[in-house]
Amino acid sequence: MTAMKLHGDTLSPFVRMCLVTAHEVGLGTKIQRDISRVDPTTVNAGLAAVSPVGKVPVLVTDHNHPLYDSRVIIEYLCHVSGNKTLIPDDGVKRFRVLTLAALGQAIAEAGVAWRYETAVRPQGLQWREWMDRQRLRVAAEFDDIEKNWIKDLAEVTAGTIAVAVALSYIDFRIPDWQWRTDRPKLQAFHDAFSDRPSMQATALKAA
Ligand SMILES: N[C@@H](CCC(=O)N[C@@H](CS)C(=O)NCC(=O)O)C(=O)O
Repeated sequence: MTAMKLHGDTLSPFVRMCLVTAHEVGLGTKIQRDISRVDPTTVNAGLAAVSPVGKVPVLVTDHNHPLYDSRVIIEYLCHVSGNKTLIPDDGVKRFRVLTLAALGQAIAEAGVAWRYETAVRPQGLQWREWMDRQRLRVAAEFDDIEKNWIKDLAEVTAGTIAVAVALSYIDFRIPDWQWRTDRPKLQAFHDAFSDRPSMQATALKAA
């Protein structure tokens, strides 16, 4: 039996969501890593060998099954560790948590797409209207969390992990988005959550 292997670096918020989950369920030290470079215009041969999608994260299980995407990996880590709190079984709680996780994922998606548009797409080909739309989208997402999700943010779940990691990604890559302005509750959540050992163990470092 080989160990589980996670493809992807923590600079990907989706990879980091999986790693934070692994730490929270006690599997943080059980996962090998492949952090070879992935970018949207080049085929990464190692990644292509385990996933036709060619995106990170991919988790190759100890039975040699490749799992993707991050949502599936997170559910798998909860399943194999027997954790019932990050994604609760109870129907009402479960779908609330999964929806909050989708909100965190959507912030991360917009952030990564923006990053590709501004840092990878050649100058002159950038699409201003599309970028404006991404900014409006994330602003609505931040406002919604500030208004409607604060109680949910008090618990450690797949939802709060996704939101905390997505906000850290924005801080790291797109600080101009200034999500803290007029959102004190979101800021307090992020400050407290960032102190968790799972977040500290996966903290982003400037190159
Ligand atoms: N929905 C996917 C998104 C994964 C994703 O977009 N990964 C990016 C890195 S953050 C990637 O691998 N990009 C490479 C590419 O677009 O070719 C998930 O949750 O895992």
